[in-house]
Amino acid sequence: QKDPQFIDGRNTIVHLFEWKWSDVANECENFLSKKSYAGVQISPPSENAVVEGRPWWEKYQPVSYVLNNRGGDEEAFADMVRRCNNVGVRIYIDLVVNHMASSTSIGTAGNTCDPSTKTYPAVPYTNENFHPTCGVDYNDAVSIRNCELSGLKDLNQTQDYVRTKIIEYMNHVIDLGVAGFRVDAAKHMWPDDLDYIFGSLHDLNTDHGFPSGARAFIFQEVIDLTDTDPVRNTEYTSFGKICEFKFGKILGERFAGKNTLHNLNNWGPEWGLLDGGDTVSFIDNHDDERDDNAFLHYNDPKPYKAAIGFMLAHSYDTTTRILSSYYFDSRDQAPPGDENGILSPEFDSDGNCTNGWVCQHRWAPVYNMVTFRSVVDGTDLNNWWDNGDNQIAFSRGDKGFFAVTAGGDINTNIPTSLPDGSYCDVMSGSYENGQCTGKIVTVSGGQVQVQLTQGQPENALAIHINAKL
Ligand code: LAG
Ligand code: CA
Repeated sequence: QKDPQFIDGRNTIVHLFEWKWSDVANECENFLSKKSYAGVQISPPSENAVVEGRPWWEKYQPVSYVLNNRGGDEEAFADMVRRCNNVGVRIYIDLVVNHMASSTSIGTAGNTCDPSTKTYPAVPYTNENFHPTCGVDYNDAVSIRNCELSGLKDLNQTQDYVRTKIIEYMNHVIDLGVAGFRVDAAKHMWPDDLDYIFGSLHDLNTDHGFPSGARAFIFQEVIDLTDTDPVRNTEYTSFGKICEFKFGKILGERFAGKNTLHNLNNWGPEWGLLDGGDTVSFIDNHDDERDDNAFLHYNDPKPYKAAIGFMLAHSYDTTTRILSSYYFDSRDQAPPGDENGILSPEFDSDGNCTNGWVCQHRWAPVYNMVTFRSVVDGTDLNNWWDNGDNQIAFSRGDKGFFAVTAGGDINTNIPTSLPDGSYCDVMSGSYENGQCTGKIVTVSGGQVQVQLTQGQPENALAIHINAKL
């Protein structure tokens, strides 16, 4: 269950955080399928507690597994999955099954629950299906699994009944055509329970274009940054991938200029990362952009774009994920919209989002580097170059070249295996109608003429064989 089930020639999952299902469907058709994107991670789709002020995190408080919340109802969900699969874009849901709501309210589908007695009649779950209340002690693996994350009512997935309810929910969305699951709070559930649940799922739906026997893709939230954590991410890799938090944490610090880049020449497992094939990698996610400044975010765009560029250019064999945010001033701020619902993104003449949506996935350097990753797929990383400090460059076989500075100008010739000629830099612009909208870069005598100066809008430069003049 480590195969993301991408169609050929595509890569990268974009997390359309808090987007409505109807907007996701439009984005699959109008943009993602035209830009090499392989899939979308959507916000949790199951009924959640209505929380005053409608913070984004109400979706992490399930009331039932009815598909109806501020993202849309079951009909909109099914329509999204069908339309995205039709254009070769896979849908992964955010699966919240570690716990149930602790906020007392009516759910988004109109069902009631009583967290104080742990009763959720629309599933139904009763008090017996939960672990006894206790607070998580992060030094203790048993407590991490069996106590209450943020005071949320902790389901006991060791029970057959609870397993059956979770499997029914997952099979329901598999039958509707989803390709897999981002597993929320996987660290807080027992690996054996998850192994059993994921092993019991239906194969993916062949009516949606999946090959017969295809299994749901599983990628799990297991934050393991310290090497002394009582829960290790390797406990979860026999039945799915894990989200490799070290990836964005280490790169965030370095691309922000707090540390050198030159020793990234052996980026990968030697840095403590798991094997690429066991990981989903990202520069930031929806929690880190709010809670952890060690990661780069949309509000520091230059190094952020350079780090995303590095992730997409590099040969570490991982599944890459891009976060697509909305602007916020405070952590709990609701997505754009009001009590009538979430506001749809609209687009300006350059294709950038308006209405409060950041839409990193529509930034030209980001989507151009997603294409870069498909173009160089299968090539090795070679011709590593660095200045001994915070400037680096490398080629991907005879198909691509990437250079970046996290401090100071680069103005030099760097060897490459790309054929001589003129190329469009796809960080500063695009290759459109046979022309470059950004910088033109020359390769001559096996050397790239690299000019990256601090006054320019990008800290990185990238060229590839499909954007050659
Ligand atoms: C996750 N990954 O494992 C999500 O990525 C993360 O966003 C979720 O927390 C968390 N697990 C639980 O699913 C989010 C917010 C929390 C929020 C929680 C439940 O980051 O802030 O907690 O969802 O809605 C909120 C309040 C807490 C309160 C809790 C229970 O912020 O103060 O204790 O609700 O009422
Ligand atoms: Ca738990």
